[in-house]
Amino acid sequence: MNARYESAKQMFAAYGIDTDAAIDKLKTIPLAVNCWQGDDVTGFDQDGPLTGGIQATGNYPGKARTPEELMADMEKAMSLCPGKKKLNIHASYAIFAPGEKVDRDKLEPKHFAKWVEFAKAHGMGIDFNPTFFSHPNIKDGLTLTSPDENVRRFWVEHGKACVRISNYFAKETGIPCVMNIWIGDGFKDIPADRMGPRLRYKQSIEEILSEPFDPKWVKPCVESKVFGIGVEAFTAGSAEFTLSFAATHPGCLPLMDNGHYHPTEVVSDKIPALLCFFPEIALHITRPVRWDSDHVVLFQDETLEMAKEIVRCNATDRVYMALDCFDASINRIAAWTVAIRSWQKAMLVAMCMPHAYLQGLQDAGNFTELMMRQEEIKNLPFSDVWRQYCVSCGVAPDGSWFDEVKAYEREVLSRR
Ligand code: RNT
Ligand code: ZN
Repeated sequence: MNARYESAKQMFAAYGIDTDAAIDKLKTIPLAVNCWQGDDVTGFDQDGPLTGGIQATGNYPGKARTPEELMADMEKAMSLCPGKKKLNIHASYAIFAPGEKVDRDKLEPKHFAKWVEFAKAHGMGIDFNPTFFSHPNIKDGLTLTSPDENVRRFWVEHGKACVRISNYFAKETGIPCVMNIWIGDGFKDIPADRMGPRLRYKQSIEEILSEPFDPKWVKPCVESKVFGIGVEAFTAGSAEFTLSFAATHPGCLPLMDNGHYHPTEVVSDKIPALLCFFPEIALHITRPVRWDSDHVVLFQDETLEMAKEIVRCNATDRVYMALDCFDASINRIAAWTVAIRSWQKAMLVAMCMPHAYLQGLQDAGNFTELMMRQEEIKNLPFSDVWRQYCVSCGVAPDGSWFDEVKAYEREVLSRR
């Protein structure tokens, strides 16, 4: 028996919080881990630059170059983190047999069989993303919004292939597959037509989603964005566009990436707003620093506030949570580990807060007491519950996990 945890448990119990139950519950809530943190969003189907207005900066040694390396690295990072994981992959991570190669419009489930094997070995579901970037068939920066019908068709066919692959993932793993559509289409400078590209985008997504799927098993999403590098003036998939699309297309979810808004906007406030209308929503959890910089998620105010909203809206089964940070300037295994652990920590803290009690103070108009209680609650011994959670998941409760990362760097990464 752990004396610190036992004493912490009593302190939480005084607020009516059952920390054992919180720990048990958190173990069932999946977090999708993005494979693209491991190789700076390179993928296996091309060796050109990363395009689409996103960038991974840095050149830390030891990046994964093959499916085997990427899987081994992910395995390492996940083994250092508590909680239930899901795999999140992009279509550009297709694994071809030697000598085989098909373009993105011709992708088939078999090109992802190795990922299914990997997911099954770890009891994970799989989330999926068509890859509308880093490809020669992007014309003038446009894919699904292209006025060139041949280009647009190619990308629609890619999207449809991805619906079929998502079906396959859900069927194979027995876990629903969240399929996220994000395009970087936009313009660097003031456009002459804003509606045309958006109407083409609307039509393209509708065509993609005309591919048959069961909405219980495949969850298509549309992800918005405010701007990208090189497309500063106009983004076709803006917040209003994607939200309106999801709202008017049953079975399609809005996906909010907290790096994709104006810097004073917060996704924590948007979560309850959307949950009033959508049965389910999806998130890309990242850390914007002045722009969509995809920094490693840390345990900080807005991270916690997002977790709190998911928990106090009683929506842990209505919000699909995925990481979307990628940092090429530091050890990539550590980057993953910090991100996963930070989100897990935020969720655990959120689950150990007396939400009903605080809500009662708000509804009674006791704002003075609400403020002071919210401040006092910050002193509850969350770290003891975190330790207990980690130990019960069989992972290090403290920074000792970094020794394993250093050993892995020495023995594996530095030899690449
Ligand atoms: C880009 C979007 C998108 C990508 C991934 C790789 O700004 O956030 O989700 O990060 O699809
Ligand atoms: Zn994203």
